[in-house]
Amino acid sequence: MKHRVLQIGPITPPADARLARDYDIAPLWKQPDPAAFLAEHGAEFEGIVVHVRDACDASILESLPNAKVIANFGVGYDKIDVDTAKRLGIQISNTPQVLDGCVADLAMGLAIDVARGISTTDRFVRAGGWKSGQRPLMTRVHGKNMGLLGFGGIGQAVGRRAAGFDMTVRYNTRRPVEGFAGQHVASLVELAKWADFLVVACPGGAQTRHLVNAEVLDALGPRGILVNIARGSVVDEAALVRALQEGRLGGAGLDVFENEPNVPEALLAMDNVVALSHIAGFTRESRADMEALVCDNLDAYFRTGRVLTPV
Ligand code: 8YV
Repeated sequence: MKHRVLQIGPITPPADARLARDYDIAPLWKQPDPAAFLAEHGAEFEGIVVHVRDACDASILESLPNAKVIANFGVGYDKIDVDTAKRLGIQISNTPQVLDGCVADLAMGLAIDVARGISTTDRFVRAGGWKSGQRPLMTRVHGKNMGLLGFGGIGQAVGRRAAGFDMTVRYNTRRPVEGFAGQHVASLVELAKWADFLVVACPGGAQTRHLVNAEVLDALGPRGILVNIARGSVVDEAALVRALQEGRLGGAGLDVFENEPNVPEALLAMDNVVALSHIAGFTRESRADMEALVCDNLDAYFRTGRVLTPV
């Protein structure tokens, strides 16, 4: 007998195929009336599988009295109501580590792009601008100060790469991370004052909402560059737009936004902004590893009672 599992939204074709092969999957997104479906069938499900973009809120969790595991496709889990899941005794797994390197690669790419003007110079060359002039001088990356907001797997991977660029690295977290206490800065504003580049690499969700506010952006200053590869919610986007418009911030490299896929027009009009479409984890390699890990977590739970990578 296959375990009955509720799948909230599609993951990827390979992951969906493996899940459908190994479990009795109910695709919630295909139900014409999801709430009515949950009211009628909720008690059948032993587990839940969810894509990082889809909400897994209290109303869903409370309609599944027999579900004891959530396997989340993604390292972030800000759309899962963790408190409710814990109260109901539901284990949660995510997909850490397997995308850290790719996300960190992209963070460095954004930092270098904004500092050196790669994207904007590409547009300049394509438009024929080189035939009649040259781009303005930009700013160097190596030897500069990199501040990291968040110092988990992704933050540390960015830090290692930055060290390879001869940058000095410091980070801000609630508590110093063992082995790196010397680099810890207790105040985000102080970190931003010191940093040339501030990279947002902390989880999203209510606890970190708008941590990067006008005060932090002003501390980073007119030559500072903000890079966000975490969640749009961590940055006060309206304050970011104002700081850039008023020249109080040097530039921004953004893979994530507050209201994806909507990017404020004001940001798109600025040459000192590089805007991407939440692609930090989008490589064939990390995607395949994430697909395997989301399924492996579910398998491990049903085999041993414990997920492999708990939240
Ligand atoms: C997702 C992400 O993997 O894992 C996360 O938390 O934010 C992303 O890199 C991606 O959006 C899934 O399609």
